[in-house]
Amino acid sequence: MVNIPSTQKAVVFEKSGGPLVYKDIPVATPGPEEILINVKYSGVCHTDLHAWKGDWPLDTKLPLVGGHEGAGVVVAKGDQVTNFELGDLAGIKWLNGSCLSCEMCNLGFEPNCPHALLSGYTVDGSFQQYAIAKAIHAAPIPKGTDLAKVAPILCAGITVYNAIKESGVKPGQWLAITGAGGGLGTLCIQYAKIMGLRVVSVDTGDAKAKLTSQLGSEVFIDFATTPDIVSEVIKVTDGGPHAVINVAVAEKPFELSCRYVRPRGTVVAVGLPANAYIRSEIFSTVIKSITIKGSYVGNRATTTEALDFFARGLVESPIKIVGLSELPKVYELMEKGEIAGRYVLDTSK
Ligand code: 8ID
Ligand code: ZN
Repeated sequence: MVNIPSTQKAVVFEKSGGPLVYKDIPVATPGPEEILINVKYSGVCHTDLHAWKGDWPLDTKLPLVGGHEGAGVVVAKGDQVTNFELGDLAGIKWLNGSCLSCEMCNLGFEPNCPHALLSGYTVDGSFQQYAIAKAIHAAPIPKGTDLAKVAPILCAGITVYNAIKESGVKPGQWLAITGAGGGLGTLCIQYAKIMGLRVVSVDTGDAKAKLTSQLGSEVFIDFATTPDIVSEVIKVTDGGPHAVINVAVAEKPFELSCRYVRPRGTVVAVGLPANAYIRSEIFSTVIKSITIKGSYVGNRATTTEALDFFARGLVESPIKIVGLSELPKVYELMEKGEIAGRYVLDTSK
């Protein structure tokens, strides 16, 4: 038997943009189809910052415990749960649950389920020591996995891996990544390399230039100092990248990517800047016959695949670890665009 305490540490906010309070809250009891995960580490995704600020056109639960990259150990389970045993490693991911009976779920498009439950958004997430997940959607993490390093895979890794597949880009072709130096971007570079792609990174600053190149990106274009980003991307890719994954949290790079993408190429929207639009001039959209599409996390199959690449040692997780109580500082750095890679919170501190 595992000893489960009645209270635990968590970071909670009562209203959008309000104080982020590190405090004791009750430990929840899992329902029949749920597991209780003792979260050891949680990645901090930019989505958590959007959730706290409340800048998206979708309300959060309030008060809210954020977080959706939680890696830990199963310590309790409901009586209907057959896919996890106590002691197994499991992950809290963005898609906490879906109905599994609607058209989208039946087709494997679980994130598009109209009844989806979102960790750290519509249900409490992983910025606490004990979090609840629907067992069928919780990520199975192979035994022996480093829980701090695997945490970012649970949202960032799954999302970028899925987005690359959605782009239809083929081995040997060029992929441009905007926001390449951040949490999603740094993993995107690596999944792209594994899939045989050539990568050009768009972001800013020396730290991100260095990190993206260490991870296998061939060219770095600094958006803050490059006078003509469109011409530069077209030049270094000899005609434009075959696909672009936009994970930047700004509107402008989406528009630029529609201009520099190669004819017949695909622009994928992944980053979610608030109140933003993708502008693409119609004449060249048609003449170049480009595709513009969105990509939203991944389903259970892509989750397993993305985790498998990590478990085989093919993806390096570029993390810095700080205590759970330091979440407000992480948000400050993230807001300023000063994080190269990903911050992961240790829930014991
Ligand atoms: O399923 C999805 N679609 C999904 C899943 C997970 C996250 C979407 N997201 C969204 C988040 O909500 C957020 O809007 O992806 C976005 C990126 O998340 P992140 O990687 O966790 O954020 P980050 O670590 O802060 O990195 C963002 C990078 O963008 C760069 C920044 O310098 C930073 O490195 N950037 C910015 I801000 N403006 C840029 C610009 N104009 C830019 N890079 C290039 N050009
Ligand atoms: Zn996320």
